[in-house]
Amino acid sequence: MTEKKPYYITTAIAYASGKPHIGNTYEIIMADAIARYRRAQGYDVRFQTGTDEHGQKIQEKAEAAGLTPKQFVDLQAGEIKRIFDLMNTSYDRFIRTTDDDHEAQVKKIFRKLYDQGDIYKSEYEGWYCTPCESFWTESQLVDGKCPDCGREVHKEKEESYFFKLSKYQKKLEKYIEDNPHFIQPESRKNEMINNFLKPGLQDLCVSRTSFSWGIPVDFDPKHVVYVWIDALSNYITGLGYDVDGNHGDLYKKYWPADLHLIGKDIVRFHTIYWPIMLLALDVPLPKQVFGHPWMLVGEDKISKSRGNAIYADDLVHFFGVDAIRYFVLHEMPFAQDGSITWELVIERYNSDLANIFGNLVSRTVSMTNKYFDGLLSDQRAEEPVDEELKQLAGETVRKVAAKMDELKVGDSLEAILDLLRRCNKYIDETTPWLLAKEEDKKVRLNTVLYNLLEGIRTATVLLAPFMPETAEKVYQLINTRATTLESVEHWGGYEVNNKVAEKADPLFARIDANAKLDEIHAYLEEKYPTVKPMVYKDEIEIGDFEKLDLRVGTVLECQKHPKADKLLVSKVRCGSDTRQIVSGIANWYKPEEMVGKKVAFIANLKPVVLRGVESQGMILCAEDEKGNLEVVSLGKTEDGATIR
Ligand code: ME8
Repeated sequence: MTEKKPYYITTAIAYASGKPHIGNTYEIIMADAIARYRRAQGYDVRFQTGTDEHGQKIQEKAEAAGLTPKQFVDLQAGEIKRIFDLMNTSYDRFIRTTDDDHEAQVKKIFRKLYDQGDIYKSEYEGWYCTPCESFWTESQLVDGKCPDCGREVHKEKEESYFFKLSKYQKKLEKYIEDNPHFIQPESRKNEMINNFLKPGLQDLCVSRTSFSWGIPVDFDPKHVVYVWIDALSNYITGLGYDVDGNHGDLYKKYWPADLHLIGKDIVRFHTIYWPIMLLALDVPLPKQVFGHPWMLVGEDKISKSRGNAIYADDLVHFFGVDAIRYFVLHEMPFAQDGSITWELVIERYNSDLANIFGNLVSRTVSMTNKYFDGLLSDQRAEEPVDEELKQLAGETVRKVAAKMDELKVGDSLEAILDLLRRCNKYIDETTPWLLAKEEDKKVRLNTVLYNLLEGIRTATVLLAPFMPETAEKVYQLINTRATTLESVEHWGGYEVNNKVAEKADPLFARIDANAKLDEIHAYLEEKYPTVKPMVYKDEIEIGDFEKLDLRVGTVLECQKHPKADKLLVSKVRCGSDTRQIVSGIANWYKPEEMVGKKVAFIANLKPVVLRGVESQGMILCAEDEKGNLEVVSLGKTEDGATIR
């Protein structure tokens, strides 16, 4: 038997700073789909993901939570892993940058780079962005803010170690030139060349002394290793790379990586810093880095502080794991940002999963039961219309392979969907319910149902890497054991003499959008009670306030307004003066409840006539978000007193 070809795929390691949102989770789902597809193609796949656990931001968050950094990252890593597991991702190692084997190698990597003169000690003064843990020069700032995230920066001076990136620039440029597919998509590659390589690389600051939650530089322990050197190394330490050359078997088998799958914001770290680190260590470079686009909520960046974050576990609660895997993989374009909203998920669920896929499977299984007791024979009566379906099935298998090679996962899914659509059209064209009425069309009917089952099988085998649980369910429903990619290369692999399931519960029951949205909103409101940011009116001067003559008065009489249900008319005594005030409070107060109340009112408001009754002032009320009113009432202050 020939050895299986190794294939090593990694995701970015997620910051262990909070719960990952659906954008972060998208990445592991995409990596999982690729890993599963490669496995199906016969590769010996290694798939690594994990958490990035050091750095100032995490130290600060831990302090704010009253925990040690380690306690804090243990909790976060647990939550991240829970979500990755919930999404049924088949990673082989979940690496944590606090793992002992990782930390030991990072220390050694730093020392080696120092010993060979690639890292030197100096002093640094610059603009520091805490969230990004990056130093910037004055000229790199955009409008005085961090060029990466747009947040505030502050001046910081530090003794630091620096990495001479420029020493390896030429070698890196040559690698990028010789390997045109190294950086994907193309637009990201051009960005790296034009924005970073062409202007010339600056030496990179690679240690910090301003905080302690990191891997210490072992020969100068007041420094901790720059979080990116620490984080990027995970791709080799996770395989048992050893600086001294005593590499583990996994490293020998799987390095260099076939694919680093990461988001568009961290392409620079992966295509400039990381390859240069590897060049300096004399380690082969990864074959490809793909900077995928971002998932937006509607058209906005996902942001916890804005409160628009959507989480995978909530989505799964309403739609199940595979529907969400399908949605994010189908919806994310290759190079442009994708979009998710609850409404879009429902639409896609109904249109693709319920109407096209689920419906096709349940119709086909139930017709097979109805007309043949669930069991087809191998008798055939082919007609020309069958040919088109068969051809499309073959084309789809090839198209998915080509698209997956280009990492165009959404296009692969669309191709499979086209095959499912074609199957539905085939039902309309062949009208099995009419064939069933004629005894001499039995063989034709048998053929039609066979072709449908084979079309479903082909599509399902192709879908399995994207929707593994659903694929298993369909295999059960149509009762097939022919589930390899090889088995769909040629038409006809579906086994007759396999009785289909007697009852086909819908794979994806149609959703009533409005009812579901109500349910979702109620659920989210309870789970994440919203704390709305306070929005105030424009600032005023004290003089603006002093123009108001606010007074205390007692309500002597109160009546309903003769012509308006919502209004009450009160006689308010204010010292020696008594005036009439109309207020829109009838929904909240009966006239008799107002009598005797000490109220606050505006005494110098220009009188107005409200539906025929003059109002000489305004009683102050508090109004909540829902529009409920409460009269501002006072205790012992005398009538006529001023309020200021
Ligand atoms: O960047 N849509 O971690 P992270 C799609 N620890 N992907 C998104 C996204 C969105 N809306 N938002 C973020 C880090 N991502 C570092 C990586 S690797 C050695 C160190 C992606 O938790 C983001 O681009 O901030 C990154 O690839 C991944 O989620 C983890 O982001």
